[in-house]
Amino acid sequence: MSASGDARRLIHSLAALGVRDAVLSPGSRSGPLAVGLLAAERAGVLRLHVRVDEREAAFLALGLAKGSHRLVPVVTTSGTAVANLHPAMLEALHADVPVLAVTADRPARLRGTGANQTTDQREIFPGVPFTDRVDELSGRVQHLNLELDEPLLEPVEWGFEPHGPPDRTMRGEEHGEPHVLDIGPRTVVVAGDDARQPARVLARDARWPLLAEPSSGSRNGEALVTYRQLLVHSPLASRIERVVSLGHATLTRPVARLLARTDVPVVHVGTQATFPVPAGPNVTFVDRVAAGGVDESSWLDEWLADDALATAVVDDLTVGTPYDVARAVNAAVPPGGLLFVGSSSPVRDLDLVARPYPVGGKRLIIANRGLAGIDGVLSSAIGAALGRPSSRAIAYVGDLTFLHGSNGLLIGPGEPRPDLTVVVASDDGGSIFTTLEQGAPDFAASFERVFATPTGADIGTLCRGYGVPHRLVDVAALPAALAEDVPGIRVLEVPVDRTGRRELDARIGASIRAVLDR
Ligand SMILES: Cc1ncc(C[n+]2csc(CCOP(=O)(O)OP(=O)(O)O)c2C)c(N)n1
Repeated sequence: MSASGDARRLIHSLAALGVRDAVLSPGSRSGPLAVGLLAAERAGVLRLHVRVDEREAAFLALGLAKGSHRLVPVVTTSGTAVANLHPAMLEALHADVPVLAVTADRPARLRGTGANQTTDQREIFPGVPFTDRVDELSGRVQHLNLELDEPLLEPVEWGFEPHGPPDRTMRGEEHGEPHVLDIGPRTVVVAGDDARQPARVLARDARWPLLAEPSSGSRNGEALVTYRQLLVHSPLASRIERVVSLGHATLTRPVARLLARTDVPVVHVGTQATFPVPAGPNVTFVDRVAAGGVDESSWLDEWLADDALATAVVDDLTVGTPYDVARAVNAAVPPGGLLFVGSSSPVRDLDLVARPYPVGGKRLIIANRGLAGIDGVLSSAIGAALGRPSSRAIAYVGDLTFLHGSNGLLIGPGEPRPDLTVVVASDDGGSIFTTLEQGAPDFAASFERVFATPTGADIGTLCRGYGVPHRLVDVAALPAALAEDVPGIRVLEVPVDRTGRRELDARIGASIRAVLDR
């Protein structure tokens, strides 16, 4: 088949798989795909997003897929362009997000020769299912390498019609009988990344404490605010007799330690791929869970009481600190709103202070927790905001995360742009490390150069270069700034101080322990 025929067949297959957005980076070998995608957009089949930088293009596709729950292809030319997709493909693999890398290749006969822009692109993303056949598309994360021979461009009758009938979204129906959990053992429910509502529903039905990460999709209703502090400092933690986990929990060490316990049964909805520690014989993997009754004891009430005490301590000690940024962001997400949270301190700060939202508000709080990279976060957030109609969309990132992915702001004038406010907690470096081993006084001499890595970069000037509005905002003015309705992408840079965070966290822990001492 001709290259244009291959392109035509591929785009028809994509439409049949429910694709509504496609991302493209420019190139010659991928020319027939580019022309075909533009024709598909003009015919109303899909929306096309063009990005020069393939790494950002792939993260844009990832965000679009996370926001829309649909398969999103990202299309590149051959050579190094392909390798630039790797970070986002790994994130898609580990978070099970349906991104399809479509890489144009030279014909096989040129492989192993010195032909221009030619390398072995097959299975270049280990672990990501690979195919070179359009009829083997799965609708899930996958790499399709297409050998395209000359002539690359010919006049084509594309035959596209708006929105072909079959439609597939990210997750199918849940099948099979649930694993019914008896009421009896004192149980806690852990909701890791993308656990979604089943975690909250289980906790609600059984009246069990819900320990929900911000990006779990379950941090609403009666979810605990300070669960990670309670796991360390509340006497309740030692009385846990069973753990049920849903989603992919990676955010905090107390939860990792809880899931690593071998002295209590652990039930995980999923597989080892979403369970953060090697599973021992006490871990059962299941497809679904349901509560076998209601825990009528005071177990949940005791956790809620401790959470209220600990939350008051946190509120008291964190006013006037970087946690104010997280609080303002948390409060600024309206019903129907979207929040994309960056790795590092933003998601952990949010985790410590974020109040659960009322149930039914249809907020989407997401993050790249598959591999928790600081790369591609702006593009992912832009993609999510484009992929999901939202009453307001916010991204919340650290300054290094912003700078790492700033090319996500490299968007051509005619391209779709979301309304998105990017909040940068700007402390010139990685504050997260102050709270980890390397932040201890013993390592102070090496800390700034090899861990914190301040750059001194001027985020405002960078934004101007990209043509993106930027404003320096004091944290006290952040709530009002976030409430503004501004079209397009804008950046609110909030200067914060990263010194003293280690001591602050220690003070919070000690104060909570003192309050809960009984
Ligand atoms: C691609 C990638 N490189 C390196 C890391 C390791 N890392 C984790 S957090 C972090 C610093 C992030 O700094 P910033 O975005 O400013 O956030 P802050 O820690 O100040 O909250 C780094 C380098 C990573 N997670 N991903």
